[in-house]
Amino acid sequence: MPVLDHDGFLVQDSVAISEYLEDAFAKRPFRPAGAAARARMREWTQYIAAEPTWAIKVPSFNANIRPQLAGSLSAGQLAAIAARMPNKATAARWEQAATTGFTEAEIRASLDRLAATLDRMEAALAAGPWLAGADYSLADMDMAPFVHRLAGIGESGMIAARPRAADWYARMLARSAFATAMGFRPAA
Ligand SMILES: N[C@@H](CCC(=O)N[C@@H](CS)C(=O)NCC(=O)O)C(=O)O
Repeated sequence: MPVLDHDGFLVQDSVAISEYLEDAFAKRPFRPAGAAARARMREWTQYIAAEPTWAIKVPSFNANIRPQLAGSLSAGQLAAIAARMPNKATAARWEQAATTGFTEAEIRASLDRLAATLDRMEAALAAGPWLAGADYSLADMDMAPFVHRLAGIGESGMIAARPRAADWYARMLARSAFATAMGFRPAA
């Protein structure tokens, strides 16, 4: 999991990190001022941590981690690494990525869950232009890497099939901070 080290002060988990960064550094708020919009934002950040964060792992590991790991570690090396992982489901996923790989059914089930996430975005963005409403917020920042990863693993069609989500993603790609964070040139 991500850990922020700010001059020796450690913060773990992306939601806590992004709120800390906003409190410590942001020149403008990324949590909406109104109670209703702020509640919407929190619904999103909690949902993102609980659902797409996990759903992305099988297709993402299949596309990105498995090609690097497959056949590169002995069974003993792999067992030693897995034994150091406190979360057993996480350890099992790494072992699967390095050995048998993931089944089509497992990948399909994860992509179906991510389709439901995109459907949820599509519904929320009817009252947009951002996920929590009028203001760009931590909800959009939290969601963006998962949509971007879907595009990166050849699933752009899932995004394109949902016009409001596709428009939201195009607006994310045009943000210079997102481009800097993800290491690409912002869309014109
Ligand atoms: N709830 C955590 C999830 C962290 C997470 O999913 N990290 C990604 C990479 S940044 C990952 O794949 N971690 C390794 C794993 O799940 O095995 C957070 O967002 O802070």
